[in-house]
Amino acid sequence: MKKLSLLLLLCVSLNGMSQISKTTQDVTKLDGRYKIRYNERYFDVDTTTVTVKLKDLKASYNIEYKVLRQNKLGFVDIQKPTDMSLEKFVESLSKNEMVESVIYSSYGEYGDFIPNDTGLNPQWHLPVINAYKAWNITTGSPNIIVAILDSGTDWTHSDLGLGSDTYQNIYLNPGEDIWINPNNPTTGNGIDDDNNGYIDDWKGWNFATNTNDSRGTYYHGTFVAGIVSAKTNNNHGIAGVAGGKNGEGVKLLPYCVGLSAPISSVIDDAIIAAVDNGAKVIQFSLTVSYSNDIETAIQYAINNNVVIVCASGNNYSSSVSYPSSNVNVISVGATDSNNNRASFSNYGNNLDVVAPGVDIYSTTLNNTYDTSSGTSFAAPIVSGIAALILSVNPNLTAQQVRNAIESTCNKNLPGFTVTQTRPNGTWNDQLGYGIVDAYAAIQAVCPPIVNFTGTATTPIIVTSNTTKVSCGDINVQYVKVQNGAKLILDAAGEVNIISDFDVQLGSEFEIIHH
Ligand SMILES: [Ca+2]
Ligand SMILES: [Ca+2]
Ligand SMILES: [Ca+2]
Ligand SMILES: [Ca+2]
Repeated sequence: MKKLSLLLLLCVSLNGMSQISKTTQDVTKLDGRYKIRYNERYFDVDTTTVTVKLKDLKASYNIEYKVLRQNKLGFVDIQKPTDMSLEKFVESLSKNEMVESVIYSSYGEYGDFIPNDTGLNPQWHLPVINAYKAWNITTGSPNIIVAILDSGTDWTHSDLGLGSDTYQNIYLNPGEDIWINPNNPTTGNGIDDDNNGYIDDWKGWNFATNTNDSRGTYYHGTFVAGIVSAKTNNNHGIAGVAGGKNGEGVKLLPYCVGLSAPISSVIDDAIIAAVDNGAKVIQFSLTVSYSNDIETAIQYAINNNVVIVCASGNNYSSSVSYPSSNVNVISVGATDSNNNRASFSNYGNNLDVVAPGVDIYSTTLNNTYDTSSGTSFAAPIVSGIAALILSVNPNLTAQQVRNAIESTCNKNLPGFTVTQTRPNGTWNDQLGYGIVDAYAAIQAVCPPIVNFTGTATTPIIVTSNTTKVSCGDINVQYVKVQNGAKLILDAAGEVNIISDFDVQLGSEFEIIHH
């Protein structure tokens, strides 16, 4: 066959005054770029080329556009002239009587976002929890803080703290002075600048030593922190569940609650500090004996809408350890690579969900990586998912975050036989609600289209502060905002005000694109 670099002659019908559009694709302009929306996803339009389907392959045409490719089924790829806008070009093609339909070309993907971290391969837990799909929606916002209450977190690790890249996922307390040597906690100004009771707590706090060096000497907390939010897609090390995308992800607040063993008398104080210093998620991978001070602190966290996640324990036991057994805590057991409960993983009545916890690869001391097993490393996966959910919608309550995680678990597991129906679905005493699914959980709080529409006779009256979040578009019609309320419309796509949208004096509305 001849190479088709020939010029195709197209005829414009001069009396084609009607603004007919012969495309059925949903094309919009987002952030100045043309996008095709399909199946809840946006694809970049290839603005160099438009395809037409001809009504009759043998017809002749009299206006010249450059043909790039033509096939025997009647589809012709035509190069857009550089001096013509895409709209004009499509309009011109649509008007042509010989053209049956006009098709935008777009750039797709070979798959979901797969980060470039060199240690990604052993991180088998990421595909199991649907992380790659979740990351098409969010990779984690630096506005969300996860407190790591553990053996200390080595913030000198280059995949957590500052490395050769120019960012870090360690939370830096803006109320404190910057240490003269950012790697030496003794070089602060010695003043509790933000008056929170902790002197120079710029990078967390060590409740065991009562100092501002939150690093500790045991690998455990560093390992946990990496699972939540190691810097993702920085060409280096591993990918955290909520570690950003070659830029800041969810922020880690390191609170050491015991060097070689957790100390129960400091845990309550660390919980309270985490809440008061802005954490939205508290991550626990420890067990201690039941105590009223910790119970009260957990209730304080719940009352302040902070999500608490805790490992179920590694005692081969049919009862979940404490504080994971507290009903307000999301209790996380461990599964192996066959999606079975890990033999060591505590289960029973207070278990809520499971996540991979055998041979998990993460950050450890001395800027290295290693593999380890335990429910300790399943829980931070769930903390990471909670942080992703809050990254999409920070206004959710702790209970809403929990519901999203629990109600969307994968139950297609060899050992999942229904033993009970609970508020968030079917539940099994070995596997809880099932293996967490990051993508499904985010979808649950961020639907692709939100129709916020009343009717002419019964409009929706907004009288208290309200936020609507969509991973696609929000359509608004017959809505009234009054009584000083604020309505926030937070969409990844478009906010379409269709008609009859009334914001009364003293009330507000705001559109956010996330
Ligand atoms: Ca302070
Ligand atoms: Ca200070
Ligand atoms: Ca990394
Ligand atoms: Ca205490």
